[in-house]
Order: sequence, then C-alpha cells, then structure tokens
Amino acid sequence: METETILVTGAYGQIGSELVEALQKLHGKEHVIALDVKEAHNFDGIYEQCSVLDNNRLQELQDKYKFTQIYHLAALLSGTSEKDPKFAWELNTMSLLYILDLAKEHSIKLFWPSSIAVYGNDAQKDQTPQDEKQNPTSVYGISKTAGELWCKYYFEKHNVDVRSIRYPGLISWKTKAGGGTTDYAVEIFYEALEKGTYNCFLTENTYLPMLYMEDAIQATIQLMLAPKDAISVRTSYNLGGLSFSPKELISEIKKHIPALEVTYVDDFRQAFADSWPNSIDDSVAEKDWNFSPKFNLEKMTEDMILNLKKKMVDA
Ligand code: AKB
Repeated sequence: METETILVTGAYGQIGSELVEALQKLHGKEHVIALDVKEAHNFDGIYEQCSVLDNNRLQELQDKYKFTQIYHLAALLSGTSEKDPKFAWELNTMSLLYILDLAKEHSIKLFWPSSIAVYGNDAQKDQTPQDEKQNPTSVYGISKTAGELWCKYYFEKHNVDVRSIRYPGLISWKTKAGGGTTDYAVEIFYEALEKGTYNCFLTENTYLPMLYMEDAIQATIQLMLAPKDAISVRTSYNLGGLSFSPKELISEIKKHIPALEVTYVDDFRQAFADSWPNSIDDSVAEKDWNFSPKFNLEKMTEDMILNLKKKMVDA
C-alpha cells in the first residue's frame, strides 16, 4: 500500500471517532490527522482543532501535512440542521467546496458522506433504486443532494477522485449519534440498559434503512481502496444493509432486556422518516466494490448490548 497522509474532519463525531481508529490501524497513527472543532480530550494520535469553515487554516494544514486523502465528515445532521438552516447549509455545503478545491489543487483523494435524506416523499419506498429521483424535504437532505452534485461536478470538470456513500441510519456503541432522525435506534440501547424505559420519537411501524457501524467503516474503507475505474457512481452510492421499524428493534432488544418499556411520542423528525426510504437497493455498491454487510438485526443487537454493558462497567 502506498504511504498516505490522511485528514479526517469531524473526528469526534459518530463515524469519525471509529473511522480514525480504523485508519490508524491500517496506515499507522503518524499518517492520520484527526480534525474537529472541539478541543482534544484524551486523543491518541495527531489532532488539530479547527473549524472546517476556516478555509485559510485548512490550507495551512495542507501545507503542513501534505494530505493525500481526506475524509470530510464534519456536518450537521437532519434534526440539528432544522434548528439553524442557514448555518447547516454553510457548514455542510461551503466546507465541502473548500475541501473540493483543496482536493483539486493538490490531487487529493476525497471521501464525503451523503445520506438517505436525499430522497423525498415521491421516491420509491421499498428497495429505493440507485438513480431514484431526489426531492429532499429537510435542510440536511437539500445540502446532501447539492453536495452530491458538487462532487460529480468536481470529478467531471477537475478530475477530483471523490467517492461517496449515502449512509443510512448508523448504529454504534462507541460514540452516540448526535442530532439525526435515525438516532432513536442508538438511544434506545443506552436507555434500555440505563433506565429500562424509552420514549421513542418515531412511530412503531416506521421502517428505515440502517447499518451497523462496523459494516459502515468497512464499506467506507473498501470504497476508498477500490480501483478508480471500478467507481461508476460519482454522486453517491446507495447503501442499505438492514431495514427495520422501532417495533422490530424493540422486540429484538427485549430478548436481552425483557422488562424494557417503550412509549411513543413522535416529533418533527417523523415527517423526515416518513419521507425517507424503508429500505435501499445497494446492488450497485455490491457490484462495483463488493459491499457486503455482516450484521443482521439479531447480530447487531447482541453486539450492541454486549459492548454497551462492558462500556458501562468500565466507566
Ligand atoms: C440522520 O438521521 O440525520 C442521519 C442520516 C440518515 O443521514 N443519521
């Protein structure tokens, strides 16, 4: 493998915290630079505190480290974006443009995350195809649709090797999700173990595509390692993996925590969930770079509970 110098933005986020560790294992700690707007706390590796909207600083960091790859993860998710739409647009879209320009000027290979939020009410709900129409209803979804088109534009006009995944809801035990619509599927595990009760903000039969973080990290790295000519999609790849409703997840969790009690009070995120796919057709990702998730609902639930219990004992 060639020697890479890799920047990961949003390094303290749900994906970033696990991706940094995986990249450190693959490339060595000295080759991964973690960046976040937060102050470093107990960080094991190279860390830079910086806003992704500070374009001058990003350029200085490029001069300092000479990045060959960037994973640009910093963004506001669907719930938080609605609270400050203009800031969400600026953070999610302007920072991508700064990074795309860096990638263009310095021939950097780039990963950028899109989301199932690009789809709207008029998209096919079940097994949503790769090229289905996009009419997003959330500020977050709008920023992701625009971002996908910017990625394709920079690939076609400037030959930037930018690769992207439309992540579904991601379920993880190392770092909590923050500000999304699919967060219920992470929160419920914590509350089931800590309190034995959960108040769900989506209705019980809301199906959404989901993926366990281990599979998401594996897919992300696999996509970045794939040969350039295998990449047929320069907007963003559909990725599904799992599809389940709160009711189905609860019945799986109850196999481990039978006393769990759940109430339902839906909030503004229900409308986003209703506008998103129930499940995703990810056959193009499978064909182009062999996406093949390992975790089903049962295995994922078991692994989450096992690891969260250990984490709670160690805390
Ligand atoms: C969210 O719920 O906002 C995110 C996403 C599906 O992109 N998890």
